[in-house]
Amino acid sequence: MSSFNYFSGDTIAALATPPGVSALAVIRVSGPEAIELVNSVFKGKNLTEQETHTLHFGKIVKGEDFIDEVLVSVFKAPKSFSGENLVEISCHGSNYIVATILKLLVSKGVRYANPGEFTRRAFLNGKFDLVQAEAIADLIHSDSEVSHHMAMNQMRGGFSNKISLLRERLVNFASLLELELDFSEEDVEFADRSHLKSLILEMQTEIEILTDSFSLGNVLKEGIPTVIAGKPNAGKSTLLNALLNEEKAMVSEIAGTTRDVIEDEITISGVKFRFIDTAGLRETEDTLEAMGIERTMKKLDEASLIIYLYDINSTSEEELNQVEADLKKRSTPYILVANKADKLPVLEPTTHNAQLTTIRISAAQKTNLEELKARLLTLINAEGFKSGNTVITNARHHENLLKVSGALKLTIDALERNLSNDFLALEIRQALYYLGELTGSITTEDLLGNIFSKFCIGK
Ligand SMILES: Nc1nc2c(ncn2[C@@H]2O[C@H](COP(=O)(O)OP(=O)(O)OP(=O)(O)O)[C@@H](O)[C@H]2O)c(=O)[nH]1
Ligand SMILES: [Mg+2]
Repeated sequence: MSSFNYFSGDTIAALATPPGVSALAVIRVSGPEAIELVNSVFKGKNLTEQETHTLHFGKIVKGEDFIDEVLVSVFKAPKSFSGENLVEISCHGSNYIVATILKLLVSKGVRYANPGEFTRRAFLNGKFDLVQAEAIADLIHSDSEVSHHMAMNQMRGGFSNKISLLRERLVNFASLLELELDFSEEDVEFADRSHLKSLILEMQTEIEILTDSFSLGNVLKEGIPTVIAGKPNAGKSTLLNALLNEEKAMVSEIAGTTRDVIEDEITISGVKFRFIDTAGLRETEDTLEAMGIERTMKKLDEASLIIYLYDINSTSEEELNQVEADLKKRSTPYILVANKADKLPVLEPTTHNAQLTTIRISAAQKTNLEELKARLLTLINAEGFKSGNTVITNARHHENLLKVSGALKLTIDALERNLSNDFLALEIRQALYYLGELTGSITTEDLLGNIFSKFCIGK
């Protein structure tokens, strides 16, 4: 992947739709010669004479051989996704047809695209910043309302705008400081130190909100790990199956049925949850069961949400208090769920129960499960994430923000210790550098290679 050269003016092509048999497939061609090269294998109108943003029906031909009937869309630089001349060929979705058209184009001088190369070109042509380019990858992979919403927000520039505003304010100060350095003989102060300090403290707070959002952002993207724990036979596997609406885990009246961790995802009101059924917690002599219990403990440590399930018919108040005391020691939100309420004389609806963290259900009869789901959503504050809060979901962004924050902290130190302007300017420049790296106003070949190589080919 070392031969990237964006300014050599080569024209690239790749399949933009998934490989395999389908009704249609789209081949993307981008670069200065895109229109001429496609035209050289196209029978129909002369594509080089067409307006931008137009669609043309015709045939792809290889000499005398007719390969496929296609629709070709023509976009002229700079008004295209990549910012270059760009042609999209919609052909029939056959691996053979796609491979033949691509080979034909290559024989005319097109090069196969590298992963993410179309998006990389778009970035280099100023179509969007780095954060927005990364959001395109997230958007393609989003599979729930919340992950879609987060990716869309980033693609539209929500996060980028925040970062640019922070950067701009710091740049103003940086330039005043640099000016002071120029006049260092004369002992003047253009940049008001107390203003600078309050600005940096403000920035620190904003950055902290963003970095704090990362763990939850990531969890929302991947599915909220929700562990179902409790004693053997409480009905944990029955609950998992009921939530998933499928017989995923084995259920039996034998205590200690589940030994390994079983998990699957469902989306509740647009939020993806990953439910994790675990081995029941008890003292045991059985080696395998003990291993299962160890895994349960590990899963509990990694959980973002804990459902503690117990049999309402055989659990004492005292035992429950102990469980709750233990759960409170963790910082993870939890809900105590009383199961097998169908065995009680009357199963009261719990909708009006004032306490959010206790609920009665019957996993076997699927009673009160909707209310349980509603409470899970409340416990993780799902609404907050649908309403436009900027949430960090990308490890690179998180890491960079921590670096910015580190540099800002050193700036504050320098201010408090009355260090010389040189020091102050140095730390501020460092913070600006990291902010610039975030949105891509400062880039290195390594950084770009790292980001775009993770994209798929055709993107
Ligand atoms: N009456 C009633 N029985 C239930 C309910 N939920 C589960 N059971 C029964 O309780 C027994 C144990 O259920 P499981 O789902 O296997 O329990 P578990 O918590 O996964 O047990 P382990 O895997 O051994 O830790 C089975 O016989 C279930 O049919 C319920 O809501 N009501
Ligand atoms: Mg089980």
